[in-house]
Amino acid sequence: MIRASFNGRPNLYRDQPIAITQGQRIRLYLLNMVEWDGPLTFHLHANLFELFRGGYSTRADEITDVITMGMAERHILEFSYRDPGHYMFHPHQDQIAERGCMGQFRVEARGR
Ligand SMILES: [Cu+2]
Repeated sequence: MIRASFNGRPNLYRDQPIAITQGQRIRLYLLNMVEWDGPLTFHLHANLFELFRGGYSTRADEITDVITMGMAERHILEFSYRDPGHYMFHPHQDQIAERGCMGQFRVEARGR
């Protein structure tokens, strides 16, 4: 069975969410390293992000919550969460997400 992942280990960030703080500005470097499948999406739940296509500019190209990436395509995403909680991120290709390409942010209240 083929495994899929963020950062090389299936379900790492689903089982061990990335801890961030409420209101903290997050910069995410995203690269599609899947070689034999078609384009993949990345969806950030309950939020929007600024998208810096290719990471070549300091000015955001658009604001969205989902992007589609071809093989070797990379971008920079920036966002922050207003409210504490757990927020999922994943591709919307179920066959990839179900093989372990799932993650979540654990947003902790500021001041704790
Ligand atoms: Cu989604």
